[in-house]
Amino acid sequence: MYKLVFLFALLGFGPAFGQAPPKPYGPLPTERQLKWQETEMYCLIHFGPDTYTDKEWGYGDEDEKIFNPEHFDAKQIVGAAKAGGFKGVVVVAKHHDGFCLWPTKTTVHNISKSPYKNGKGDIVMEFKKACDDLHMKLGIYCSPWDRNSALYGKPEYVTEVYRKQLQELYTNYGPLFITWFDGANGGDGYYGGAKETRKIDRSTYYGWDTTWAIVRKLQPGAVIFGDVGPDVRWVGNENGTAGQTSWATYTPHAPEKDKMPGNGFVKDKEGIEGHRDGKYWMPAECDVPLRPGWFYHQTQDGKAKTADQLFDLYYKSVGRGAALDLGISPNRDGLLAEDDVAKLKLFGSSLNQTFRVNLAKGAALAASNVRGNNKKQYGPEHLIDDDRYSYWATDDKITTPELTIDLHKLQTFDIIRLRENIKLGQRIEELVVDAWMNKTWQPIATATSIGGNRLIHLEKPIKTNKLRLRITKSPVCIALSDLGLFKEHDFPPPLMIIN
Ligand code: FUL
Repeated sequence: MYKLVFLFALLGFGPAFGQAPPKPYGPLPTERQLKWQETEMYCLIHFGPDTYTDKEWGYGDEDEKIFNPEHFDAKQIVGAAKAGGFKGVVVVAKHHDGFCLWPTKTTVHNISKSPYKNGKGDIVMEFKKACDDLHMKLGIYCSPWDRNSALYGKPEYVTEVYRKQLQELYTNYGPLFITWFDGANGGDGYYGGAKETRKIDRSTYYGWDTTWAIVRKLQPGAVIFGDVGPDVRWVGNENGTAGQTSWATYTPHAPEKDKMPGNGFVKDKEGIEGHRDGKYWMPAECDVPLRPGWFYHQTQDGKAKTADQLFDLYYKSVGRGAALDLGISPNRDGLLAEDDVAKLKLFGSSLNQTFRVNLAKGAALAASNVRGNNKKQYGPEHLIDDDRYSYWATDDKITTPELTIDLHKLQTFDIIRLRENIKLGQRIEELVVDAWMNKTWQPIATATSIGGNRLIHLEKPIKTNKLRLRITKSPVCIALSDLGLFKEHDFPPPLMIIN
């Protein structure tokens, strides 16, 4: 036996004897979910008849001729999102009023009946081109609820209208990184002149499995977002925040016994934290509008969230392993208001400045355990190499290791960033960070549910030359990929307006 081990070691079969990677734990992300996780922030663009009628939910009887954004400039809008640090945009190609921003064959209620570019316009295509030019990702939201369609509520609406619209969009405007399915479904509407209330069975009407199959076939790289995922779940509120503890794993539950959950038919508050023992890898997306409403309203000019407020939302969404999907809304000219653009820009530059320098770079890292003692493959140096998937791992039996971080000199920071190599699942449940202050270790932070990204924002900056990270709860050995220390950029005080 001894000889055999020696022979294996000589032949480089080390991994068979304690250095094999840790076994994955629980549900795992797919390739498209990993890409989405890395995207972190994107914008959701609401633009259409509501922009002209000053509504949030159009009834479906709006005259196509009201849509005429004479100065529409997709590059101004996508460019503002990019300056804000966002990596893509999701275009609302059709909202609940049923008006299609592309020249569809499925309904006359579309842009070709509007005066915009003499009926030759295609807003979705213009957004796609702007995204291509600016290297931004594109996603599409096509509302399942359609308050214009006479067929809404009948099976033909799903098979002849809705799914055909998805087919057009996914065929002509890709590649898409996300397809977005809304939960608002059924109620009163115009419905081709019937002007009545139509209820659908939210659990079965859309035949989600068949509908999602269209995405998989035509846009295999796109994640599917909805109340019930299946790739990305709604966080359960529209204020842009995930729970302090937010698991990437989740099992959607229907609000009624023995029924299948569906979009608009789910115990949505469970989305805030997800479930530790969830059946699926289904991390959260936090959607929230920049201005008070999703659509543009002149009365809301000047009311866009400040860069400071956006930063706070960033901690509570991206910093909790979710994505931030920020609503932006062009005005009647087809442009983002200047104040919105300026706030996005300040947010983007603050993010850049904050995360430019990782103060943990160059630190001396000492771990209480390294898997198979193989420092090259599993040592803590991987925590500061900017690779989300290289990682510090421990032996199978070691689930509560410690790491000391010697910064060599005093550093001031107020953000601690931690990430797991989520290719091996979400493993760590709790940890504590201590700082060396007044010649003792003092706890400065705790965190739960680490996952793909965890930002701990300290109440006030800490100055120290030495830190200690203690993993206090994990069901299996750890696979931590990132440790970052940052100092938040100082925001200029808001402008004082003196009359
Ligand atoms: C909701 C919709 O009802 C709102 O109008 C908006 O589009 C928001 C993003 O999703 O469910």
